[in-house]
Amino acid sequence: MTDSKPEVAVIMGSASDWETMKHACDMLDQFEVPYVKQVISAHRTPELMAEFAHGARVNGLKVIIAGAGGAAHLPGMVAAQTTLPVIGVPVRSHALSGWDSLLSIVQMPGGIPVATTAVGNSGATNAGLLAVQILSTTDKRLADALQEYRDALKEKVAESNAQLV
Ligand code: RP5
Repeated sequence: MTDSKPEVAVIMGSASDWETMKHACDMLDQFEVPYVKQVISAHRTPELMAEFAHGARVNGLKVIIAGAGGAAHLPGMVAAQTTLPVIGVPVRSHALSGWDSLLSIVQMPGGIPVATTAVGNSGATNAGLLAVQILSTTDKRLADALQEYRDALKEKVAESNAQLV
């Protein structure tokens, strides 16, 4: 996390989501995007959730990443109270392996979008990347860094092919 004003918020319903959501923060760290991270529960701290969502844009945030598991209403409820882009990360649940989280987050009624990622760590990684990509539309440093990232992925494929001997 840098000292600059945060442009992204990574919020999660419980500290138990951190093992997953830290992968989003890892990507933001990698691209040197300033962010804040916070536990905000839709059902345990509904007032805090509303205060956060209503103040998000005026506080300078540009993208919100929200992770939750089970009856995962945090991303949708935050999206309902801000016009900033919200990326929802379904956290893998014990009872239903994240199917509950995925369906709770992805199936938003028309009008209030939540950009939903895959379940679990790869979803959190992609949430961080997607936030960087959104910011890159007005930030050439990030656009160049994303191209470098993609080039490195391509290079890795070439290297892995060379190992097929
Ligand atoms: C959701 O309930 C959280 O997002 C978490 O994924 C799940 C379980 O929470 P804990 O019981 O671990 O606090 O609100």
